[in-house]
Amino acid sequence: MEISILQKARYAYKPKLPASLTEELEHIAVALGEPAEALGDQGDLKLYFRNTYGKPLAVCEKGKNEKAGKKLRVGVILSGGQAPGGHNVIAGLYDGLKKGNRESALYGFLGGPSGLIENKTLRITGDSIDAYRNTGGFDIISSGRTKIETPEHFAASLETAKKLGLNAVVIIGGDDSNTNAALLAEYFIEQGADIQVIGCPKTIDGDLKNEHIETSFGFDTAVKTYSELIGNIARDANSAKKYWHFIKLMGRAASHIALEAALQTHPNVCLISEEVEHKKQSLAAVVETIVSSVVKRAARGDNFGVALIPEGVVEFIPEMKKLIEELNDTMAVYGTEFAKKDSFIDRLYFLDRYLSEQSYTLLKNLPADIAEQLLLDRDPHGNVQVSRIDTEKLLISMVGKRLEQLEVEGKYAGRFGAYGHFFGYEGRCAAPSNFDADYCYSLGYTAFILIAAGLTGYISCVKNLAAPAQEWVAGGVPLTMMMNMEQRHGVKKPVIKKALVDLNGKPFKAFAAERETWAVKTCYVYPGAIQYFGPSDVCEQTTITLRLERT
Ligand code: FBP
Repeated sequence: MEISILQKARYAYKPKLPASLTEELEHIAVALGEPAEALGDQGDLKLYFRNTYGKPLAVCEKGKNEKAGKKLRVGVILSGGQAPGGHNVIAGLYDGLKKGNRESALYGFLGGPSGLIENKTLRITGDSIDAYRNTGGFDIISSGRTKIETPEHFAASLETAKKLGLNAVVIIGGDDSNTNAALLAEYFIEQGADIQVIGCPKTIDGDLKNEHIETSFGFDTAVKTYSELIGNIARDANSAKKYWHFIKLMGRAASHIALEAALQTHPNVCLISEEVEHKKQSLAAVVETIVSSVVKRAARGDNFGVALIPEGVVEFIPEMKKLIEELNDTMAVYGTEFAKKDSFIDRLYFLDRYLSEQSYTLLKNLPADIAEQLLLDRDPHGNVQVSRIDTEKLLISMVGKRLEQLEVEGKYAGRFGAYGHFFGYEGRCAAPSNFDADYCYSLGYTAFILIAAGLTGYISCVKNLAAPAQEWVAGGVPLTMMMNMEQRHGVKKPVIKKALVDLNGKPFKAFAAERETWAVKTCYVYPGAIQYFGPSDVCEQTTITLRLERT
């Protein structure tokens, strides 16, 4: 395979580890603290996790480790959407295992959790991992969104792990995949199998974070990539001075990506879904926010601008939220019948029976392509796939219509030409920034340390991330500690709590303090491309979100 000159140089990059992990393995001990409680619903969770609830926090520190040299067989899964740095998690895990014992083995499960269910594996060797060090993507073993949820799935997973003689399974994934990791850890113990399960916090969306998990890996690189692109578009807009650019950004329900991109680039408008929900803003009110900026800028002679739109915003607009919830519930119950309806008209007619009058009227009045997108298949967790809804186009059309009205009323005399963009896939497999390369390698190495220490039902955790890597603190957090019970499709289930944007948090406040100025004036910042080699203040920057939250 031909590789770029930059990639060749990246192969040689040696990820930095926290100082505690640079010791010889026999000198890295895992200290255990007090038993930890879950975030909420402790009573229910104790019943779900009879064996794994209430474990203590674990911290890697200098000490004695007599088990580090044990021969181990470990399986690893990449689960869900791609995030920059996944290959380095596997590299860190592999290097730890081999450092501990040359005869230890690492198996990659192919295509996500289904690889474990169906026993599809690839033995990871020194040569194979070397070809993926510090690269983006999940292509070493590929990923998938299968959920281990039925009793048959759990039984098949155990059978595979036993057949391979595994000591442990590492699941690299987001909140849902790590919830699955917790359930699997519990299940293995219930079945009397001595197979450990360790999770790793992955997702570009940045919504797997809490007191202990400071950020999920991939967020740093993905958002820097989007910010570079947004900066380029903003500069184009400021050069040609003739277009508004509506840019939808990935992130599912959470607006962390949009918020960080706004802090990096200073767009004229950035919607924050969590605020839209908090203020119960209707679709018309959201449109008005954008229109207000367009009108004010036009009055200055600036008929151009940049608006950032988190992909999940439609789910937070009260009337749209109600419609989506009703659609999800209908699909969960009548999905098979619904799937038989061939035409859009037939589907609408079918839904008339199950949706409330308000939701049905809204659906009928949406532009047909948007309404059709809302009816597409749900993901394996039963959620609408927000990345497939062209919210940016919906907003362009609604803003355009509103401006026409204002023109008639003599309140607007500008020119409105707009382009829609969607940034998501452009960043998910970008070459990891130095931060993500280091963080991911450290997470993988820590996962190995936790396995060697005999722990199960933990997520690999590296903290103090706003400081230089040497000062990072590695350890493990019991997965149940990050959980509460939530209603999912009518049933109360244990889940890892998703972190949405905190409207009282420093990143949102920093944005809110500036946005009125950005809405009118042209204040764009052009962050440029991620730098891998050069002065550390250029190459080792964390995200603004992490800096504001952790310093
Ligand atoms: P994860 O939660 O799996 O990390 O998802 C990340 C993500 O990129 C979301 O931002 C986006 O909505 C979704 O994946 C798109 O999914 P798909 O790759 O299946 O189209």
